[in-house]
Amino acid sequence: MSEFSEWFHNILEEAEIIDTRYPIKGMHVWQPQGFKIRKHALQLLREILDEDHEEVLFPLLIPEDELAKEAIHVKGFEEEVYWVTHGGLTPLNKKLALRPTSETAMYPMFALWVRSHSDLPMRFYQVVNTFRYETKHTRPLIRVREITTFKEAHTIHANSEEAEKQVERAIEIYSNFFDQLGIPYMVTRRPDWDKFPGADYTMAFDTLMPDGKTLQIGTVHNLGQTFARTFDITFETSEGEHEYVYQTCYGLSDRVIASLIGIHGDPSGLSLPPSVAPYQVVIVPVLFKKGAQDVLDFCQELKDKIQKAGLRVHLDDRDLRAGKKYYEWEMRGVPLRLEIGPRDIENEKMVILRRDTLNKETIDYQEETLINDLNNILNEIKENLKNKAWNKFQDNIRPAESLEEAGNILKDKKGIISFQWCGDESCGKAIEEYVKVDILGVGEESLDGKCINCGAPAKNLAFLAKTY
Ligand code: PR8
Repeated sequence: MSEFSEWFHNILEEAEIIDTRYPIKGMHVWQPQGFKIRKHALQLLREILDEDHEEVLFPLLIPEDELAKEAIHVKGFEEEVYWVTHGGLTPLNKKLALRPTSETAMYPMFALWVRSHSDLPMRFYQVVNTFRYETKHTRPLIRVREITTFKEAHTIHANSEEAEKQVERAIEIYSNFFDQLGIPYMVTRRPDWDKFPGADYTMAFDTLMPDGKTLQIGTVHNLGQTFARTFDITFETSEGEHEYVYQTCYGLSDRVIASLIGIHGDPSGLSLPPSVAPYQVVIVPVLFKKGAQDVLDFCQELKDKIQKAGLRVHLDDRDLRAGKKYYEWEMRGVPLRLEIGPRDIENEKMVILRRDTLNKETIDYQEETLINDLNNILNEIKENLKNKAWNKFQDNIRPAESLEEAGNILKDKKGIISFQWCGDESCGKAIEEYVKVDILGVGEESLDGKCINCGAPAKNLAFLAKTY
């Protein structure tokens, strides 16, 4: 197990995020702390999606014949589908799939829903669990067989320009979401051999985990008219003709939480952005025999005040050594800790510890500006976590001029390699074969570069990395 892998498993357990002892491989239990982080992250995403999407909820089971209708799609998923074959003791005459994703559940219904051009565009999303019988090594939150928090959006448009615009819009939405969590990313177009089964093309978000491997944390697919033809989703144009719709879909999973934990964490444990921290502020009273009650009363009042202002705050008045409490809250990643003892109250001061820097500081306790001061510090923490993560990400993207150089960088430093590529599939496969890692995708157009492998004029800047 790599050092990061070990850290990751330990922190999931110690911080009570996920219990991995459930007796089915790749299926885990969200514990209360993890559930809260998940809930807050979901809330942020819902707020963004609700602006112009409608939330729906489709059944978990998909009839075999619907799943099988779109040939390319089913081919891509055939080895990953779990099947329900019996109702009690009775064999079902039609097998039912546990959704690996919901295109084939939703699109037969879309065919009934879409009537006229005036209905379009339509934008839906749902948050559900999906099941994939993953054959690669499973890892909690990263590669699971039950994706517990699959956030999938599906949109329907009257023409291809609108669908393309929606792809851009979805990229904006996810960028905005990851920015709020301080997760750095690059967006590339996946090579054709790695696109979503049934898509015209796939845009993907990749981040970098501390072990130097990239993690695909979100994807946006332009489906063109492929599924519309298969499921006969048509609309009547203003001229009274019937045309197939254009579709997009995009999704995120539990990996969002994995990257949040992995990227911001450090040897002391979790370090959570305030936006998703179960507690944003924890107050630890520093008690001595004399005056203990006064300190507790003061802290209780302080807690009420902070809570009233809408922050998630906890007063830790357990009868434990302060050091033990500090250790625990640091491990759990609470962004801001306030320590308050009798002398502080007397001097109108408080000691604060920022989890992102682990710096302790004494600041003035000013009644009138208290909430403002705390909000400012929380904001600084958010920005600092984000900047640190982005700096590290960018420092780990390295250009390579030759395959040999790419191979050496991957061996010594890992991370992401940028290189010039002609875009040809066989050339791409040869590059992957040589460096033994995958082409993540292609980025901006290349103006005057030469392909790292064949020397022909390069079409794009592309990226290589060892991936999860
Ligand atoms: C779609 N249909 O399904 P996608 N464990 C954790 N996360 C995963 C796993 C897994 N086993 N497999 C995929 N992901 C489209 C879009 C509806 C929504 C995550 O797309 O198959 C990856 O981050 O690309 C992936 O980008 C995302 O789910 C969407 O899955």
